[in-house]
Amino acid sequence: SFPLFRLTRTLPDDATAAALRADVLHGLTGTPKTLPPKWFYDARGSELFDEITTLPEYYPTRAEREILVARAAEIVATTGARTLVELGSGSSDKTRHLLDAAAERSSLSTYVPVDVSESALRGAAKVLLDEHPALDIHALVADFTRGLTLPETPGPRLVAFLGGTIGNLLPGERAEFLAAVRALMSPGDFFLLGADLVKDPATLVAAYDDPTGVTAAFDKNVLAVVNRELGADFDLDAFAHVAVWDAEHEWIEMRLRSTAAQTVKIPALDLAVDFAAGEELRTEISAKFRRESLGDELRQAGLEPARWWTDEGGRFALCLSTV
Ligand code: AVJ
Repeated sequence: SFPLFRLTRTLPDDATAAALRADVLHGLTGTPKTLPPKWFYDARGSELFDEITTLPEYYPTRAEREILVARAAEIVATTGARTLVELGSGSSDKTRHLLDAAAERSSLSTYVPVDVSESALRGAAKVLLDEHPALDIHALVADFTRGLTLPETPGPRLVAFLGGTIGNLLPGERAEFLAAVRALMSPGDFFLLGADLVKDPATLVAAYDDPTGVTAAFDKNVLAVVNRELGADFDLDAFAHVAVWDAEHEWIEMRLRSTAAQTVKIPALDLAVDFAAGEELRTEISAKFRRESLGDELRQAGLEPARWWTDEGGRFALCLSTV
């Protein structure tokens, strides 16, 4: 069959602008002030994140890749999946290992990458079709956290959510997300989840506050996004990047600390935001997991953890669940 590339846009064009306005208004008028991490990823933020994945201190990408390379064939064989759905697919670089492994077994005929970035989807599809000319790709421009309807494709499906991005969700959001994933699945389908694991705080903090300042630039970039999109006047030099380990919740918090008392104006929202000296704006949580409690969360969502693989160092895990 000729390679089929379809792209379906389920995000209305102005969805992003409206969502950013709502998130900034809600987040910067709350206590403590927060911004959702999804806004990191404009072109500059995506570049900085790609650079982060190459930093010696930032182990998650390498650790997950080690597991995927070692286990992709086993994962594809165990699931017999004929459709791979990837939530938050980005450049699909992680998925390539699964698609390469599946190609040998030719069980996988359809790939459904889901991302908010149409350009990332089109770029990834071009590369993948070169390597897998017979693969049917049905790309979805969608925000998977806001409900998702998948196209009809051959079952069983393997739904993958990799990279540890599950850690960006607060516990309540995680429960909702996992329930939404369960709702996408039918008996015989599988869910593959990448999760960073609890470890010594020094290693964790270093991964989110590298000495070369790439993560600091990534963190501050969200202020540049708000400046550009909403006409705000954040002074990026008047905020300092902070990464802390919250031992109670077992998550890393990235924050931007106001180095002085200052007022930031956001004309598009007709808003002026006061920061006290030392006040911290939380820009991301990155939760770290334990096998037992993550298993409980999956089961509460109606998913049944079946397989668990880690890298040699036990730093990161892939968990395969059935329904
Ligand atoms: C892409 C969300 C998995 O939480 O580790 C990297 C983003 N933040 N460095 C993570 C991130 C700071 C990353 N995720």
